Amino acid sequence: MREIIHIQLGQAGNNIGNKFWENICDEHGVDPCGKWHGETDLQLERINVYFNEGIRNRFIPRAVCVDLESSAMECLRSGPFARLFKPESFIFDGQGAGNNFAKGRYTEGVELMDTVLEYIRKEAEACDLLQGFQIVHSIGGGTGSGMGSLLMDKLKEEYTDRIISTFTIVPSPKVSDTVVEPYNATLAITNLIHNSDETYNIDNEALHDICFRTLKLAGPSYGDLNHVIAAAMAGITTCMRFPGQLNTDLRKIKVNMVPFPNLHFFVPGFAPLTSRGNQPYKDITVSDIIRQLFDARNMMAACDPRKGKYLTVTSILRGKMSMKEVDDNMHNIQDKNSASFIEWIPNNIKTAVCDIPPRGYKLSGTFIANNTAIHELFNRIITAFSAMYRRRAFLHWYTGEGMDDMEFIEAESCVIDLISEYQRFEINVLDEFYPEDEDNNDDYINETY
Ligand SMILES: Nc1nc2c(ncn2[C@@H]2O[C@H](COP(=O)(O)OP(=O)(O)OP(=O)(O)O)[C@@H](O)[C@H]2O)c(=O)[nH]1
Ligand SMILES: [Mg+2]
Repeated sequence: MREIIHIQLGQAGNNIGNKFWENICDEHGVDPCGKWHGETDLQLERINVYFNEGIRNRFIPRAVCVDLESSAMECLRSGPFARLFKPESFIFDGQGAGNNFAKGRYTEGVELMDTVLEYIRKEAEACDLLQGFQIVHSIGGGTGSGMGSLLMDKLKEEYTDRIISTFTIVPSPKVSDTVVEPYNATLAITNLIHNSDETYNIDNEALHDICFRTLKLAGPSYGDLNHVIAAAMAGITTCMRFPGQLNTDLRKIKVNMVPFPNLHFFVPGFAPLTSRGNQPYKDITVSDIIRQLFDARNMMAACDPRKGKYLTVTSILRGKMSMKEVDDNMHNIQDKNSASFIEWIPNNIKTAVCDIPPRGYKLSGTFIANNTAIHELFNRIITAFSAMYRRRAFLHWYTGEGMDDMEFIEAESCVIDLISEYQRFEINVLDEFYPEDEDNNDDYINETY
């Protein structure tokens, strides 16, 4: 079995991680005590990817829950799913990283790191064939960004050839009022460029808009945002958890979705969108789902895919449906929007179908796009970063923990380079090198291809 170790870090990481486990337990028929009450063997076939099997047929998440303060962890430990996890898998200590990347990375986080790595080592040794790690964290606070970066450095060093996949919550002033978030986020993104193999950007800005505009929730809470995020996470991991053909492990996702090493920042999406406690619209069709998946309003990163180009796309459809209908609708979307797909990666849309819908839905769809428009999100962060950094505002909190200016300068230029790398692919490469007025343009293309 190809196992994944799940790591949730900091407040957002733990809140969202908990919702993820609630969802997938339900999908696999595992109750809050770890007992299986499922209906079909399909629920068990690949359950070991995420769960360890304990004594008396108990299923235990292969998870570690880490925080530099105890509050988010206390919620989990006193909640209905407390008995699902191994007590030793809760690792926490201290006062929090106080929204400071430097504390998470260089001071407070370092003290807890050995305990975390020791726990992960034990889990990894017990695996048959570990495929990699799935990290859930935010990059606006100090723990998820700073300790997350340190953890990824350590994992890359110790598990060189394993995949690191991250569900990364990107901060937005619409949801949080912490001023130093652009600093923490920029420093963390730089680390993600180097260490992560695949990052799902879950942007609080886009989620706020989804909750406010589409779901009509005035003043959405974290609970509302996390409900939508957990649905997408269950969708994204479907092919790894249930039998199927497409992108069934972390490495296959990387191979199919990442055409250039740095460009591994994905835009996730989900349809149909529903709020907590509400059932989806009953008569939704395959064509509705596919149309919604490609709609900018369903994307969980605040960027407009129509302004960018799709490098690669995976869509995962769930429920009973005809393959022909799926194929026809996919071709239709591609034909209508052919200019939005990069032309030098043929067949860059892949579709997987899983018979088992999530609970409460007849049909659902999840979208994973590698779209160049993601640079809009990085641009938003770096603009806020640069405005403060130019005046050295709040820098003393970071230098006081031992960081120096150089790390900020490097992080800024690293994110700017990433933005230009994405922008470069928005220009048609052939146009760039062989402009139309060049005489033997056609001959050259024919010769080369
Ligand atoms: N979507 C969502 N975002 C959250 C949640 N909790 C916090 N955030 C966002 O995450 C960022 C703050 O990060 P936290 O996760 O609270 O910070 P932390 O990693 O615990 O780090 P410190 O508390 O600074 O040690 C802000 O941008 C918040 O808006 C949550 O439950 N859901
Ligand atoms: Mg915290």
